[in-house]
Amino acid sequence: MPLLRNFLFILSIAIAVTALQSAAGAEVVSPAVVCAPSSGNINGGDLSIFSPASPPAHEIREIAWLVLGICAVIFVVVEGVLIWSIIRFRKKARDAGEPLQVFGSNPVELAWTVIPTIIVFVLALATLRTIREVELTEPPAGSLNVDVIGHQWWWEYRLPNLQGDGTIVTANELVVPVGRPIWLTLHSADVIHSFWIPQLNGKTDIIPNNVGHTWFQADRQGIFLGQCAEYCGMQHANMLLRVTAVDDAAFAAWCTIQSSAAVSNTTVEQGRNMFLDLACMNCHAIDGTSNGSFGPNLTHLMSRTTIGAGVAPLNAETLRAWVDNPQNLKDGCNMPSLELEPSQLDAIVAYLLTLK
Ligand code: HEC
Ligand SMILES: [Cu+2]
Repeated sequence: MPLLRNFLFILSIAIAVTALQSAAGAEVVSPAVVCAPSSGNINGGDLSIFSPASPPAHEIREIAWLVLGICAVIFVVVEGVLIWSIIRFRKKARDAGEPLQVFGSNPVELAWTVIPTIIVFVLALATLRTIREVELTEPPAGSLNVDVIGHQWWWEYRLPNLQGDGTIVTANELVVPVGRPIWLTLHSADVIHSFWIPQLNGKTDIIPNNVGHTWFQADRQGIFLGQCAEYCGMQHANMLLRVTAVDDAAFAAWCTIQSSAAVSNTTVEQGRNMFLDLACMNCHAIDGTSNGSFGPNLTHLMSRTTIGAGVAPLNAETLRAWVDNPQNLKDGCNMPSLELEPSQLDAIVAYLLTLK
């Protein structure tokens, strides 16, 4: 029977491809992983929901396994009966005419109504329970409140400083203390984005003119990567999220750096003046220098490890290439090339490199 053979052949290829994909899925190489500094630091470059590190992500893994398990059983039973019937009841040489026709069977009809109803009911209840755990309506006790603003195509974070009398403003890379709930308030500066760090939280859309919430609580130290999960335009794929969970002392140290005044260094005064003379200051804030808010805050630029929301590692070369023409690194992004002279470029980059 060539038809059956072809069908089984295609089915087995499909199963093999799916199995290979899911095996490879555990180590998907995203640009952010490639860009991670290779200095042997803890790099949790894992975008799989099957290695959770936070309560909502644990819940999501559990329900994923439950749904996958139930579907696997249904698949095996249905396909098993199908294949068994194809083989057992295939037409034999001695068969003549139509086979015996059977009409109606109360037990069979009852079974295929009641069993699916029970399955759907179980899945619905489990899903409701998960949604309640994942989508809290109020901040958990003792949480750290962080405002997240999605921009085309980078992330802005605002959180209170340690003294509680000021705000830390940073971009793309967030540092959080391990074991403390993080309550995120989500805003969009333009279009719909979606905040998703598979190991930490449930995918949460960010709707313009609407305030959303999500939360996580890292249960171990590490770097947790995520992606904007709602297509938001040209550079949607290069809008990476990077959360580093550290112990309390390291978090306090990070906060101290982020809330300190910008480093002032007279040897790069020329670069600073150029930053003010050229259009840079209209789009970027540097504490004590400028307060543009269209682009990322650059006050502590060099405390970050990547540039352009994870498009490249941050170092002197990539910074120079970026300021020269961001479009070469991130085509279509919202920073234009200002077509600087090499001497201007040198001065501005020298200045930016001091912003630790
Ligand atoms: C029209 C507004 C605009 C102007 C003018 C502008 N920038 Fe930007 N800049 C942006 C935006 C938007 C981004 C974020 C791009 C992205 O990641 O998609 C950015 C990103 C950057 C970054 C990377 C920050 C990070 O953490 O990833 C640096 C550095 C930077 N700009 C420096 C400069 C300098 C220096 C100038 C002046 C020569 C300048 N910018 C002029 C809008 C602007
Ligand atoms: Cu986005």
